[in-house]
Amino acid sequence: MNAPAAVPGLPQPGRTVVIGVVNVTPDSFSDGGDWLDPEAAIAHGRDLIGQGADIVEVGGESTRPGAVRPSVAEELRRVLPVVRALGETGCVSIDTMRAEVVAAAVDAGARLVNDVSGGRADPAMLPLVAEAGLPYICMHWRGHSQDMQSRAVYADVVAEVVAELTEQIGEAERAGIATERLILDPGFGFAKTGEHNWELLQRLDELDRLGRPLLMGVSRKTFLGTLLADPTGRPRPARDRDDATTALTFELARHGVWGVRVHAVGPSRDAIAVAERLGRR
Ligand code: PMM
Repeated sequence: MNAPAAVPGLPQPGRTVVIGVVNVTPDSFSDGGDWLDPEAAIAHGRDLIGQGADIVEVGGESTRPGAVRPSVAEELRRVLPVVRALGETGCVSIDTMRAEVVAAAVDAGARLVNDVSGGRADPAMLPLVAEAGLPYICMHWRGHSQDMQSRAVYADVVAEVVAELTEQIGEAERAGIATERLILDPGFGFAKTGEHNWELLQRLDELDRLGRPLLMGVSRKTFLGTLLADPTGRPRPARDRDDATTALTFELARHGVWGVRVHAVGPSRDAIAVAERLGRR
């Protein structure tokens, strides 16, 4: 059985990589406000490493639908102490759309860049990542969170995500980022309805044809809350969606995806162990 593809400069555990999320924001849908205090964020990141996270990801801007962007200074103030402390013991990813934040976070110890705009929010991003020789998560993106759900219109969501990600790969490569350093993400919930998310999950083989490692960020997302709504139709709250997230981790690990981005690390690590024991599909 082949291990998922490796990305230079990142942990290579020979199974699906687990990225644990630390949102240093007041307003993320999944954990907003929980880790806004730097000490609490650092303790949480260490806890995720203890649970088996291969990478911990620090983000200072919420991307929930309708979110208002923080200033650059505020984003830096939120993320830098946390990146610095966690970088001492673990592999840290910086989740940002801003080149200026990447530059400072890399100085503070970050080793992976996760840009949900795939290079489209800040023209300085791709050249900086190329120059620094960093691995780069390039996500499918159609616009900022404030109005992204109005862009969730597709004739064939999988074909269009593949075509648009192919264009984004071209832009990244033309900026000088080595293909081997690119990780692709279909962007669950970003200009996607729940139906679009399910369709992407049902047609993973078509995403594989992009030929690059895939990262999947389904953890606690709204489409799971909708699926698990109570009899009155009230969606399951974000913090109670971890079991469903873990079920998807199992499926994704059996498919052999490169990585999953999750809030609850321990259960996803267990799901991957079970998937590995059964064998990838
Ligand atoms: N989702 C969120 C934030 N960053 N990054 C990538 N690459 N993929 C995602 O799906 C993704 C992301 C939003 O979730 P959060 O607010 O719980 O972090």
